[in-house]
Amino acid sequence: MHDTVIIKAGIRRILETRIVFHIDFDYFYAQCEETRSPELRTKPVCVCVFSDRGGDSGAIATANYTARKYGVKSGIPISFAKKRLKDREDAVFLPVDFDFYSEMSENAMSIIEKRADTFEYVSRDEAYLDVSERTDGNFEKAGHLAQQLKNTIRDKTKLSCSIGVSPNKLVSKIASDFEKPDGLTIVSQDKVAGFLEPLKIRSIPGIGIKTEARLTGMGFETVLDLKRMDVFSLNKEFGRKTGTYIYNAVRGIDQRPVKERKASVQYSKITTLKIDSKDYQFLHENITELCSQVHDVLKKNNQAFKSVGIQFVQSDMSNKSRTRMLKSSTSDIKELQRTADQLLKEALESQTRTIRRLGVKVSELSDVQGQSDITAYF
Ligand code: DGT
Ligand code: CA
Ligand code: CA
Repeated sequence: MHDTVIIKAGIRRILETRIVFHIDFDYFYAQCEETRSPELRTKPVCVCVFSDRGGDSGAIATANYTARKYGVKSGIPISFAKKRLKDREDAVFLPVDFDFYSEMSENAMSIIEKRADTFEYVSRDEAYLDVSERTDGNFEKAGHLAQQLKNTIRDKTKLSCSIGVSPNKLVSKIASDFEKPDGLTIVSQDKVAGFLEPLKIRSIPGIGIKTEARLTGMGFETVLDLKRMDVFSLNKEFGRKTGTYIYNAVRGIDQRPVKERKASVQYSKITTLKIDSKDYQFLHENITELCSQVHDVLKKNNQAFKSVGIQFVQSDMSNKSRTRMLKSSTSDIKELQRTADQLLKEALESQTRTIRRLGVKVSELSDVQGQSDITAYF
């Protein structure tokens, strides 16, 4: 009897309004840098992935909003960014410090996690929260909760974030981007259509440059324009999967649940090779060195791994990766090197492009101490 009541409440929640937050930290890597050097806040700040080739070779990971005013953004070469900022003598170019950003992220996420019915980690600077239960499906309460959350995060970590609040993940994701930085955009069910319709087609996640160009060619510019297209024409143009997705997305329909997911812990090292190559011996030497660097981190943290992966960034900048799960956890460097080496050999069998950057990753981590304690009982 009791069960039925609970199940009914659950179904009612699905049929009625859910309330979902999407939280995205503003200019994340650059903002992390500002928190440890507050004097950066007034300057243009660019966080750079310098390649090992020296000089200004490499790309911008992200930039603060002052630098963005000069056209600096993620992905552009560092040399372009320097040109665009040539009139700003105070511009700062910093190398990425992933360990520090991960630490900042962990602190922020631990605050966020506690304030959700269900918490879904997406990436270092992004998460979804289902807060339907604790807000009784009430958007006014949800707005207060979101504002409190922003305040707490700022007090404890000095970071600003943008939050989108709506009945589903899709609309919340669009809403969190709407008033960036330091934004809070609340879109209750009755406001969904009015919120989405004036937006440019590109605002819909999943509609990239190519799809946008095709739709613009067909005379569609805004979400409202796209709503004129029926599902059959969309399916005919884009295939059933994408067509149906677009049809639902422009109507703000998204049934995906927020799924409980914690930050996945992993360690990785990646390097830019001295030359682009697909020569086994050369790559083998590099991967062996990367393994020993990853192993140093494991040793420092006294952890064992159960999954090993390798990653290629190819000469055309496309990515390739392979991962293998081991039978049991280990902290053995030989096993790490052997597995990475096997993955490398397998990957090279079908390799056509040369490789520019090479990486090694371990995940499914556990405490070495805990591990031996548990096995001692068997
Ligand atoms: P925003 O627009 O205020 O959310 O700015 P970000 O920088 O937080 O941008 P977002 O959320 O797309 O990305 C989060 C972090 O991911 C960002 O701080 C740096 C990193 N990232 C983004 N795009 C790139 C990229 O093209 N290359 C590299 N290496 N890192 C990137
Ligand atoms: Ca962000
Ligand atoms: Ca993000």
